Amino acid sequence: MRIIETRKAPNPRRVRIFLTEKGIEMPFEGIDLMAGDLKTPEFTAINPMQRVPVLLLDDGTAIAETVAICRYFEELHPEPALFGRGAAGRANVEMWNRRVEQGLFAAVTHVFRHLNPKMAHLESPQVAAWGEANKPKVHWMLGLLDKVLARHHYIAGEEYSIADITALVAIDFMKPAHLEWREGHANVARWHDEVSGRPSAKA
Ligand SMILES: N[C@@H](CCC(=O)N[C@@H](CS)C(=O)NCC(=O)O)C(=O)O
Repeated sequence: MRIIETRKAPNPRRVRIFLTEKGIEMPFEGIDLMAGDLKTPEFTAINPMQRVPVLLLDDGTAIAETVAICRYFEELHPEPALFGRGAAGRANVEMWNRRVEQGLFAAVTHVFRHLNPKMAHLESPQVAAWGEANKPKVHWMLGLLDKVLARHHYIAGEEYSIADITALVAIDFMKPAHLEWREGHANVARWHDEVSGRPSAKA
């Protein structure tokens, strides 16, 4: 069993943080997405979406999509629970993880990929106006998270979850996207300082 990843890319980091929180050690195989390694016939046979991360099981099964990989490990190692507890708790974590993934992570990704000339060969067509259009979406979502974190310790309530991992990686991805976030978001800053201090954040 191994995970194919690109070290600097944000989605593989979500999986590494998740595994570190669970105390699971896994071998990683690095491939270079900037050099076109994901477009080869060999990698495309593993993941037709040409994206990392991918978990390769010993029987050859390939599991792509960050949340699918995390769910696989949650099933095998339920503690600490990172997808919530009980029907309502799991639904709540799912709700917040999807909100953060679609509302923040995706918007930051669009800013980065559509405005950075180095990403032109991966993001085609690169539409600068779409990158710009996503900047207010990022700030709207940060405003919402700031209100949530005024009332709760973590994004999905009082327990650390995959929603915190997705939000941490999305917010850290704002740096290479040249987006500022701290000003006016004191509760997000309190939360970010805390989750960044967990050993898993270095994964
Ligand atoms: N929905 C996928 C997205 C994975 C993804 O976009 N990965 C990026 C790295 S963070 C990638 O492989 N990019 C390669 C490319 O754009 O060609 C997931 O959740 O894992």
